Amino acid sequence: MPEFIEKKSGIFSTEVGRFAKQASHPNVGLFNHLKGISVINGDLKSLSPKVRAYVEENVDLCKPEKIHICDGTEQENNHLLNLMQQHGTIVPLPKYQNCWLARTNPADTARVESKTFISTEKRAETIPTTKEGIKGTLGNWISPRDMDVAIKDRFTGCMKGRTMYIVPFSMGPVSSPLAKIGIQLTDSAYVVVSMRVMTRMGQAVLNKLADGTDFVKCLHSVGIPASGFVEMASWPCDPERTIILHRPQNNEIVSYGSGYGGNSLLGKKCFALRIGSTIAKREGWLAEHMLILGVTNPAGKKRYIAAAFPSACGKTNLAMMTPSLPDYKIECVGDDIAWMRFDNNGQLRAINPENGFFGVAPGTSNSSNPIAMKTIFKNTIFTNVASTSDGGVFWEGMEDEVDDGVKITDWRGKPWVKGESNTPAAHPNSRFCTPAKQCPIIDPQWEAPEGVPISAILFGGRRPTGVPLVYEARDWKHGVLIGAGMRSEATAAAEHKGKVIMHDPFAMRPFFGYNFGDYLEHWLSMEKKSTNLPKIFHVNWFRKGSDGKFLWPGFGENSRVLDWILRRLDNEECARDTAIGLIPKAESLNLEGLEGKVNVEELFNLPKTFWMEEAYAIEKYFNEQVGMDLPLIIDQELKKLKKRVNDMD
Ligand code: O2Y
Ligand code: MN
Repeated sequence: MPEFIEKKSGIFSTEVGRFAKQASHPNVGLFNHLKGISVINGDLKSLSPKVRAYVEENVDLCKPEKIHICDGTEQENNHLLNLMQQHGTIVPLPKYQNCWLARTNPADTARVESKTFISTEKRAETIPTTKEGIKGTLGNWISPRDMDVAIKDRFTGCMKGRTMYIVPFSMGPVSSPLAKIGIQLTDSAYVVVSMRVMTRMGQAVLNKLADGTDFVKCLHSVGIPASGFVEMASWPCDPERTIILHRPQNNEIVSYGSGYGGNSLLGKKCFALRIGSTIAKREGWLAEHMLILGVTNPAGKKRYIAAAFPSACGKTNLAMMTPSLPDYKIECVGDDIAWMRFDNNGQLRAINPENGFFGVAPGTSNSSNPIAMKTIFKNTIFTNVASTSDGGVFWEGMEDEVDDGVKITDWRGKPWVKGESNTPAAHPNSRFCTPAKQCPIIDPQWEAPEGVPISAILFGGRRPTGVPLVYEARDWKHGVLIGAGMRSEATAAAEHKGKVIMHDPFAMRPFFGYNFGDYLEHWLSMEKKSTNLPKIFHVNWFRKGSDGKFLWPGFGENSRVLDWILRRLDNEECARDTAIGLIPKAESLNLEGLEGKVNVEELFNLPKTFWMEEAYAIEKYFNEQVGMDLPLIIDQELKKLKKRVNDMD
């Protein structure tokens, strides 16, 4: 940051040891590579030797002018918010308490899959060997040498004249044996304040590192914009040279050129899923793209469920569902990621490694997700939503929340008029970044160090035809096939547009840290870990009838599906066997009190031709994308499914 900004935010400059001036700071000149660098917060001497070495190495590479060791305090947070406000990166939203709006460079609005790589010695460790002539879609590989070159090209001197923030963070409650630690080095204050929301960040983590505990290395720079004037840009980034790299062998992540979301908040997709899945493979657990919810039935029996859905299936809405069935209670543990491990008693336990929600704003409303609406209007950083003349925010879906005389400014800063403007007010991938603890239905056990016991795993998708509302896997192996065969109507992510049914195994397609074939072997190997495995289900709220309308009425009603699932967990005989798995017996789905009639027959109809085609599409996908890396057991499971479908009347 330029000097004038540092001076303006003078509340810190008077404090001893905080944001100290270069000449007087005791750390200056302490380490060879850190000579002449001003440590404006924290004490380098207090860092563990491993952390210090990591910092030293990257200071040498990036050449920042200043170092700020983040302590996670509110004071520090306010200071950074202040700096960013002066810089034009964020604006306050006075309608709410401590809420801020960031507008990004329009070229930096989503994670970029095509620029995301995993680096291993051998390509086959990262991605399956695809059929000749077929482009792989299960990740991108880069050689270690090319990764090194990419880093050197981009990072050399990239922080000149600026501050490197050292962000110690924990994925999972700091005291949890299931948690893991990371250190993110970044030149973005936006990333620091967002990481403080999304992870446990600050001094407690540094304390834990003091005994030499290992950490995931996360290096991030927004890069030097084409203009070269980093300090002039309110959202510096380098979209043309953006790259996101992972080196599982070293527990290392390197991200350059983007300040946005999954590209820059490295604890989330890069650590918790990509590197996380490789650590999980080594250590015998699961790092998954799953929400976690607690559901209590009217008898007071509580169960926890983990669920994987591709984008645009309402994952956050399900995680915070208001059940329509009387006397049911849903509580939220997490909306995006689950780390799960079998305990010594064979019980699968999950933690949400995150500390906040980075949810899609458009579509979030008092009708779709009233709980989210109660969560997000304090202590929240909004990115790329529209703003209102009364100091608030607006996005598609909030039409009923805005008073008539209020003027709207779109996410690019242009006037926007309801019913007149023909571009969206908020970017479709605009987000709220909000503390999970503010959620009114946050589960009392959401930070339990041992995790919550998982009784069921749900896979789902947006399937307009053929796929019933719910079905249960016959056993674990069949469940793994269901996860592997997941398909959904295309997401609104940066690089995929239009409505096509896309394969998204385990909702992990962009997030596998290693070869998907090996990932399937790993899932299969879990079967041996317990005699009390969770049951696996597939759900689809999006089936349409012959009239083109949704057959199932809506999110709150999904409690009826959960009710059936809970009864299956109690081994109630409310299921009947079919070719694809177990579906509710006639009348066994509780439809009491449901307004309007549901066409249950159409909702659970299993057209033979559809399922033949579905099995064929999965087979083709496995042949083309996974090839020889497909575990034999999955191949056999698919053959069994095909035979059962073929034998259907
Ligand atoms: O576009 C981004 O950078 C955000 S990606 C994201 C954020 C929160 C939860 N899930 C996702 C995802 O892509 O699955
Ligand atoms: Mn996600």
